[in-house]
Amino acid sequence: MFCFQCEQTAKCVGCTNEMGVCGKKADTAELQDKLTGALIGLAKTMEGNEDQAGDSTAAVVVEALFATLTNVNFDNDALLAMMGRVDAEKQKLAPESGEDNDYDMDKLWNADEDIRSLKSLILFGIRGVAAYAYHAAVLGYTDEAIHNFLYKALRAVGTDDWGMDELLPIVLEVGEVNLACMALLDKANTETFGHPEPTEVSQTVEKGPFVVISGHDLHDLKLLLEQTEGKGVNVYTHGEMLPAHAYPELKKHSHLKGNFGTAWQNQQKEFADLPAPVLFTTNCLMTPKESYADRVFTTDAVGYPGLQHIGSDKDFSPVIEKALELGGFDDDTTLSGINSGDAVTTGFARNTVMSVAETVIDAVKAGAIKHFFLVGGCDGSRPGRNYYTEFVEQTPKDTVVLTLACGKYRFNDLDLGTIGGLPRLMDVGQCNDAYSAIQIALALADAFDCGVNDLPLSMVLSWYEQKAVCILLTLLHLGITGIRLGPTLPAFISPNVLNFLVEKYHIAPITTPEEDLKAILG
Ligand code: SF4
Ligand code: SF3
Repeated sequence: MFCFQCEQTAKCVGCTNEMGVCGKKADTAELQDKLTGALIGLAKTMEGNEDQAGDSTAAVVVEALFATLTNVNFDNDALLAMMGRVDAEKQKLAPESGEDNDYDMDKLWNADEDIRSLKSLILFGIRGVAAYAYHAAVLGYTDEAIHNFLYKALRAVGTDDWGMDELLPIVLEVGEVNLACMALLDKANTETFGHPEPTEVSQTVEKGPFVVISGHDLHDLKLLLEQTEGKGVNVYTHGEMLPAHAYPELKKHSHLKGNFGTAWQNQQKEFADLPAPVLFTTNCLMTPKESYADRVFTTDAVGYPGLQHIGSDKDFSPVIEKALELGGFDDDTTLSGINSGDAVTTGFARNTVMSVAETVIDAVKAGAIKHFFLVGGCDGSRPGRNYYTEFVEQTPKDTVVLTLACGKYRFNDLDLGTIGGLPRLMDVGQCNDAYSAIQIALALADAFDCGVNDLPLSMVLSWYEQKAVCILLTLLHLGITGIRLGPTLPAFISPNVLNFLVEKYHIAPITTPEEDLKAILG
């Protein structure tokens, strides 16, 4: 196998043996490559006649790209079923074509390193875009232009004689299309569930049966809340589901009680003795330990051999029955060492922050707020990620920290106090709410009549999987410079591509919190 798409890839080079660091086995990695090659074949088949591709074509392309994202699908049977759907689409569009235009992914992994690097940025980036498109689609929001770009990007990955000049514009187009896709998802979420409001989320699990729901899919949470209503089963969020508490149409359910646990990489420890089932709606699913595997359920594009999968009928009865059978804790429980602090806050998305824009602008003009930091992105298990905790701890009292995505668990229990009546630490939401953070930055730039790069704003990002790749490309598409990135740089960025990013966008790897803060504020 060969895979180097995520930050924990073996030796910061690539996973090549029988199993990746994430637990993805060689046969699964090869199937994921085959599936990607088949998607490229499908995209080639429909070149020039995209308008004949129907909803089912877009649906399988989006779902299959999502399934190959890190920590989503480890289930060979599910991947084979997707292959079948891809082939059926191809047959429908061009009955005479066989498997012969499927792309051999080894060509990509063995290509010239700069070409491999640019094509990886495209492929990994559209895997992230597809995840967001999937969440929007389940709420009824789709955009043909996004689908057409996915096909175009897949063809670019499968074109062997293209160089830098052809590929680089497509890399940046991934960022542009991702911005449109995050905007679509923002629209889908806010029109369906209302605008997020600042919300305190309890970290205590009340006694009695409960379900823990993880991942990014708000539609699944809504259905679970409806199906558990009146059954004596409470619901707790986990990981990237935390910001769901801030949406009026979700928080109105009184049995949506709180949040359990921290970021994804702690799940094997945190789920070990959990007297409740866990439902995964997206990444990041880790190999479940035997001690709790019978309590883990998957849905959507997520899959793991042997785990119970909830299909498209979205009948969560097996999850609810499991909750009732396990019974939950005997007493209200706040797990020490897991949930530090009684509560965390979330819900500082664009609508909330912009409603206090005048206060913020006045505070900046009066010198009360000297600087804004966006410290966000993925979490992961590398020890170097302590950087983000220390960085936030050391930010001066006259600065504001905005955060988003699961990297926030490194510091969202810190009490940083308030500034001008606002909390100094504000959680904007999930990783896709980077859209919200971008809108906040654009509004500030507008208010100060300057560009985003001229604002007293610095972005200190952490990456792990491919959604972070498409978000980074969106920031580059917007021309944002000076981003600090860590904990390590992607293995798929070749030295020449890195040089380009450093020269054009002044991207810098993180160093130490002290040095970076000095460089930013000095
Ligand atoms: Fe390795 Fe990451 Fe690929 Fe898993 S997703 S096989 S850890 S590079
Ligand atoms: Fe986290 Fe897996 Fe990336 Fe949405 S849940 S951010 S790592």
